[in-house]
Amino acid sequence: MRALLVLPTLNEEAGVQGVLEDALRHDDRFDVVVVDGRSEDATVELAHAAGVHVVQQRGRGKGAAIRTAIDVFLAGPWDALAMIDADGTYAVEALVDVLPMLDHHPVLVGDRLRGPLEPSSMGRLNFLGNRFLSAVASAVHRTDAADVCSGCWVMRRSIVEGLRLNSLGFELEAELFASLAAMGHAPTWVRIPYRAREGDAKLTSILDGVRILRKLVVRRVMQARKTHL
Ligand SMILES: Nc1nc2c(ncn2[C@@H]2O[C@H](COP(=O)(O)OP(=O)(O)OP(=O)(O)O)[C@@H](O)[C@H]2O)c(=O)[nH]1
Ligand SMILES: [Mg+2]
Repeated sequence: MRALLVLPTLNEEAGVQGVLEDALRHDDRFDVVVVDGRSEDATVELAHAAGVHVVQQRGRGKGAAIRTAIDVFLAGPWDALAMIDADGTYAVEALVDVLPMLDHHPVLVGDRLRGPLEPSSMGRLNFLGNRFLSAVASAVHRTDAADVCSGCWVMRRSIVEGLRLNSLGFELEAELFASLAAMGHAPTWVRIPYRAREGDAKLTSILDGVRILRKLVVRRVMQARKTHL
C-alpha cells in the first residue's frame, strides 16, 4: 500500500524542514506533497530544497488547501491519503506506525487529547474547546469523536472518493468527520503524542471554534455537493 502524505503550509519556515526530513526517511511508504497557501517566508524554498513536490493551493485557508490536495490525490495512483500539520506538532513516526492499521480500519485519526500531550503543546482554552467540540460532534452525528479537530488523518482511497467537502478554513476536519459519519463510517481513534508547534499558530481559538461548531450542525442537516473547488 502506497500513501500520499499531504502537508498544508502557510508560513511554516520554522517547522517544515524538520517535518520533511522525518517524512523523507519513509519514502518507501509514502510520497510527500506540500500544499502551500502563498507563504511569504522561506517555506516553499525549503520544500523545494528538500526535493518534494509543492502545489500552490486554490483559494484560501486550510480547508481549501486540503481540498486541493484531495484533487491531486484522486488524479494519482495512491492507495491511501495521510495528512499532518507542517508545524512539528505531529510525529511522523506515529503516522508511520498507524499506516499498517489501514488493512483493518478504513479511516484512522490521531487522538491528541488522550495521547501524551507535551507541556505547552495545547493551551487550556484549546484543550477544553477541543473536548467540547468533540462531544458535540459525537452527539450530533451519533458517531464516536475522540478528537474531532485532530490534524492527523489517514484514509483509504475508497473513502476519499466518497467525501463531500466545501470547507475553506479550520472547520475542514469537522466536515471530514461529518461527511464520514453520513457515509456510515466511524473513524478509528489512535492515541498519538502532540508536541509544541514551531512558529506561529494560524488558528484563532474562539472564531474558528464557532465556525467548527456551525459546520458540525449544518452538516448534520445537509451534505456539501462536491469536494473539488
Ligand atoms: N496551505 C495552507 N495551509 C494552512 C493554511 N492555514 C493553516 N495552514 C496549515 O495548516 C496546518 C494547521 O494550522 P495551525 O496553525 O497549525 O493550526 P492548529 O494545528 O489548529 O493550531 P496549533 O495547535 O497552534 O498548531 C499548519 O501546517 C498550517 O501551516 C492555509 O490557509 N493554507
Ligand atoms: Mg498545528
